Amino acid sequence: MKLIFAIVHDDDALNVTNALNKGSYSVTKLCSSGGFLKSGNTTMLIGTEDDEVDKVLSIIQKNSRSRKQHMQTHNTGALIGGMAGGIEVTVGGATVFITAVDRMEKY
Ligand code: 2BA
Repeated sequence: MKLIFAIVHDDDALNVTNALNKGSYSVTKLCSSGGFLKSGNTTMLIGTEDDEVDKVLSIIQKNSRSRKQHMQTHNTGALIGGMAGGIEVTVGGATVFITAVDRMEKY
């Protein structure tokens, strides 16, 4: 069994959870925020059998997309990263970690 941690852009979170539920996958959503942009994202925990992992990843991939996001800096007078007062970063639709699970119990 595997536990998938998927950090999903907030704008894609609803589509990803709906698609996972449609595929009968259980999802736990945690409100989270990125350490760099300090803006909200959604961390999803999905416990699933090994042979289902690729299907889950495919659903996440199909329902999330990367986008450019502007990060305001306080150093408004200087040119940082080529833009005055801020930088533009590409934020992924989803960052996914897959870990092995020794055992799972439900009571
Ligand atoms: P944030 O930490 O807010 O990062 C947002 C985006 O800013 C990142 O997009 C990346 O393009 C850029 N970025 C992050 N740290 C940077 C740095 N030190 N210098 C320059 N640019 C930086 P993604 O890589 O797609 O990450 C989206 C979100 O996924 C992250 O939000 C974070 O919450 C999570 N994440 C990504 N990689 C992670 C990792 N290795 N471990 C834990 N969480 C991760």
